[in-house]
Amino acid sequence: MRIFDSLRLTYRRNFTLRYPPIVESDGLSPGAVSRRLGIAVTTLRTWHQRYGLGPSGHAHGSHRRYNAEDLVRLETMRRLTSEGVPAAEAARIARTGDVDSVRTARAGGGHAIPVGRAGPQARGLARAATRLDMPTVRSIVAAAVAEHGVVAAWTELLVPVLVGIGKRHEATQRLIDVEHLLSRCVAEVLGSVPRPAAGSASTVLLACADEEQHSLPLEALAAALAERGVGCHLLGARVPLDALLDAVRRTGPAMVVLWSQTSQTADTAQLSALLDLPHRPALVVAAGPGWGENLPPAALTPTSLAEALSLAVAVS
Ligand code: B12
Repeated sequence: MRIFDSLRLTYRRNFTLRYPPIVESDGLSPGAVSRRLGIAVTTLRTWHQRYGLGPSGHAHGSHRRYNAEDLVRLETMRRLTSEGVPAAEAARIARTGDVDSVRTARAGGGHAIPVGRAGPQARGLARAATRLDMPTVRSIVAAAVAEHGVVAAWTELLVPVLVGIGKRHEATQRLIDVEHLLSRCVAEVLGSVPRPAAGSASTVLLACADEEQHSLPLEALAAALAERGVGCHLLGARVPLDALLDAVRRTGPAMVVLWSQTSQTADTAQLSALLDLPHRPALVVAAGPGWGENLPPAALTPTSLAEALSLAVAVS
């Protein structure tokens, strides 16, 4: 039976069968409600204070009592929150009796992460990330990298889930904790791909633009290079221009990849400065969706991990 059908039944049953006796009495105290519905008294208090799901029945001494309709609201709240509907939305439905919107709340207004056509592994990963279940997230990502390699795991599993989380974040302004946890686990797994031995040449330098925190795509590129025995210098997030230029002068890379995820960090002066160096790298790559149209003509713009990887392998 689907949730909204079963809720309607609960409503009907509760009103007609379970709660009528207390309507005739003075109603129930919080302790009695707690025992009857299996909801802690402290939770009842929180739901009352935060979500207006308090007692509305007759006053008994200085306290109001929960009547039958209050109990139906609480039972609805208990059921929806246990099924993953966010508390504020569950309370709204419980207060208004708008059970039809349970479908919407569960399909999108809640935590569901759209992963497009990506398969069951992506859905499993999205669910584990949403639960903040770090061991499961880590093991799904590690299994995908071990089985399919970095490029396939990144492109077919991780990108759909990351983009899905981004969309859900945009729609709900939630899930930043999920973004952080998933990013942490992905970075750990990518970082654990064995690197070339100490002393191997590193002809590629990877850096995020100044103030750019989205470093995962470069971590994926570094891991994909490592799988092919190619070393690189991965500077990571938020690299100030002076530090970038210093690193280029000191390591003399054949290719520099500068990642910008958002237009706020896509200052093309960073690319021009690289191209103006006396011993400039053979390839200066502007990677990421942040970079717009008006880039220095000499900058290359691969649009996928596989494409950037081919360029890097070619110059190594
Ligand atoms: C993970 C994440 C974070 C993590 C980053 C951790 C880390 N170490 O990287 C944390 C939590 C730190 C973070 C912070 C923020 N984030 Co954030 N984040 C994301 C998320 C979910 C994934 C980022 C990512 O790795 N993208 C890479 C891939 C997955 O996506 P893509 O670039 O679109 O991929 C396409 C191409 O780039 C290409 N591609 C993919 N991989 C590769 C690799 C290479 C080498 C190449 C060449 C191409 C390529 O293929 C894809 C399909 O065409 C995105 C959602 C999204 N859609 O990206 C939001 C997102 C980028 N973040 C966003 C925002 C607003 C922020 C914050 C400002 C606020 C916040 N939400 O916390 C801050 C600060 C950002 C800053 N100043 O840098 C917005 C940006 C909106 C915009 N366009 O301005 C997004 C889009 C979420 C959203 N929809 O609101 N974020």
